[in-house]
Amino acid sequence: MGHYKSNVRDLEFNLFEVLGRQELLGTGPFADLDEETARSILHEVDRLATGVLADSFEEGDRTPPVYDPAAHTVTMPKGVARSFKALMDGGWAHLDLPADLGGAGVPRTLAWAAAELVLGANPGVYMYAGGPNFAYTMWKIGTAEQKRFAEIAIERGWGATMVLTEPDAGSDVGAGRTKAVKQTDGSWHIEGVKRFITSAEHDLTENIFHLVLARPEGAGVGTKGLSMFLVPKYHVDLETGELGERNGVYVTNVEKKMGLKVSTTCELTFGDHEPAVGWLIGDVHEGIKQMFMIIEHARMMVGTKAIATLSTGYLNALDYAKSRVQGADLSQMTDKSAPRVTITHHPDVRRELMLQKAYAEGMRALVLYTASFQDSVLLAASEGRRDEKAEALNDLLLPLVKGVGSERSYELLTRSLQTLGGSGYLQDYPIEQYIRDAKIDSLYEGTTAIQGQDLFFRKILRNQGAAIGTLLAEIKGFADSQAGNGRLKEERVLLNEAADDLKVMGDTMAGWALGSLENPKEIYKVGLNTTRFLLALGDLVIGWLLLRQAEVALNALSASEKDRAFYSGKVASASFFAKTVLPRLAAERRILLSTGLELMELPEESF
Ligand code: ST9
Ligand code: FAD
Repeated sequence: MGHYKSNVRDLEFNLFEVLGRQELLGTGPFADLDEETARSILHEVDRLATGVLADSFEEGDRTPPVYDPAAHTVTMPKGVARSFKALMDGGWAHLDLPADLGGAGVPRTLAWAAAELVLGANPGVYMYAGGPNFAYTMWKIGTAEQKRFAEIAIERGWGATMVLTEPDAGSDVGAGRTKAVKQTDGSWHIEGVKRFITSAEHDLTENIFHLVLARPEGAGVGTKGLSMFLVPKYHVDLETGELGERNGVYVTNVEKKMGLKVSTTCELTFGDHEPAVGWLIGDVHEGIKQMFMIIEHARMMVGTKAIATLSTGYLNALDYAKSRVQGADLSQMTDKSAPRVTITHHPDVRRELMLQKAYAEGMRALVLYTASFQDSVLLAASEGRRDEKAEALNDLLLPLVKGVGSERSYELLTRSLQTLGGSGYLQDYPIEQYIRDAKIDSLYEGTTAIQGQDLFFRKILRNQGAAIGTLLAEIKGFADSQAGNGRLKEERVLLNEAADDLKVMGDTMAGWALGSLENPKEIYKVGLNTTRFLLALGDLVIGWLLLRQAEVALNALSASEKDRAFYSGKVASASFFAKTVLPRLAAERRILLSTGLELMELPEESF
């Protein structure tokens, strides 16, 4: 048995019983797909994920890629290469491309559901397979030559990277110093050193193309002065697609990391001994805007990765708990000869397991709910219009998927390990690796602090509260409804109270932000609470999505006996989350309201 335990039943529940995706299939951009095919895609990816992809998960950790500093090359572990080949040969890296670029033209909800399976089984392999997706973005915004390059890259399954970070430019991308010098032939020479670049070197594909942020000579400061360049490892003959000369961009170090060791994290040096030749993407200086098209996809990916890992962590913990016999039932604690029971009989273990289940399934619902707005955006585009409401809701939910998904998954994975007792600490079980591999999710693609600020300043204040207003109205509407036919009454009251708590928190922060126009220090009070607000909104949305699922489950339970255990579990986890997690928002509100400036006035030496 491999390490990966998937949950296809829950993915199908989300897609077809809650989000009604079958109604989109067979229409517009999804005309070629029906429900049966969509379900078979999920099952096929699941077979791959639990099989050949999961097979090399441990190998990638124990015998990671080997870097040769003299040749600037990386040799990948054999099993990992086998997993990668299976993913590419199956055409899965092309799944969410449009049909004319060799894709299946599937809705984003289905693409992210399939991605969860790959990311849960072997996240590093998923990331090496990002090339076709990166090429598709370049195809959308590139010049005619860059579109041709993208088509070749997609056809030949080349690898790709996103290149922003430098030693002095991490969260503050605009501090980047890598320079671009224009040449008379229209190309650019890139000069500088980038660090922490994922997948910048490996031997899985014949070519790798880098999408690089660099500052043209004379351009302004900050992110707006950056442009995006295509810098391939090997030059390419665009007529034949054949590889040409080696370009002057080399990996000059590969980091040694806590986890996700299979994924190469590289220092990338441009133009040290020979020119690193690049081309300005789309022939326009809109680097940060273009890069965010990739970042948005990557942030969704990171959140999905984290949540996929929590889900398999929980299912491994559950499996262990069902067979581990230890101690007597608590109700017989004084009877020293009472029969020993499996640990699932202990109230504390049950509580821990249910918390893991509720978050894992609630955050899966969050990913797919977010993706449903991406479906709406695609649908609108196919009809020649824009769905600005769906765009804004997707924007609002992205920092939750990434920020809340990564923070809560890491926290809950430690609970999964705890369920195994001392055995969880051993490499005999996958959870210690899950924890090490998942820690990165709260760091890259913008740390949690950055997600909190993005949520509050850009997605709420700049949007003038429109998207969050819509979301809160939906939540309040559900709380005030008759959902659950009397069975979810108490839970809906708790949801209503949590929504009120959250609204007070948001309004208070908006007040401080406004007040900072007169008294600039007031903004610190916002900054002291953006992460708190991010996590609180995450809990509220997760609680609501779980209760929506419980309503669907209750209807199914009253209609037939089929899947009784599954649906009962849905009602139980929603109720548990409403009763044990949502009330915490009242405390968060209280903490937020008591925010002062003491922390900001405390001298650094006093820390
Ligand atoms: C990284 C990579 O960490 C990690 C792993 C990569 C793995 C890749 C693999 C992916 C695979 C994917 C597909 C595979 C498929 C395979 C299938 C197999 C089945 N939204 O606020 P301002 C823009 S990479 C949109 O003033 P500052 C916007 O244009 C490193 N746009 O910011 C804006 O202009 P305007 C990641 C946004 O103060 C402009 O930026 N590093 C957004 O100048 C300026 O905005 C980071 O993420 C947004 N949310 O700069 C850096 N925000 O306002 C984190 C900004 O006019 N730091 N823009 O619209 C930040 O995000 C900072 O907040 C900052 C601040 C840099 C934006
Ligand atoms: P810093 O920005 O120095 O942050 C340090 C701490 O300060 C953090 O806790 C942060 O939240 C906090 N902080 C910083 N600024 C603020 C602020 N304004 N307000 C509040 N708190 C703040 N980059 C790429 O370009 N491409 C890649 O492919 C890539 N892959 C990566 C893979 C790995 C394994 C790693 C570790 C990193 C990768 N990165 C990549 C870089 C990654 O995106 C950055 O590490 C990340 O954006 C944070 O930057 P930093 O490490 O410099 O931390």
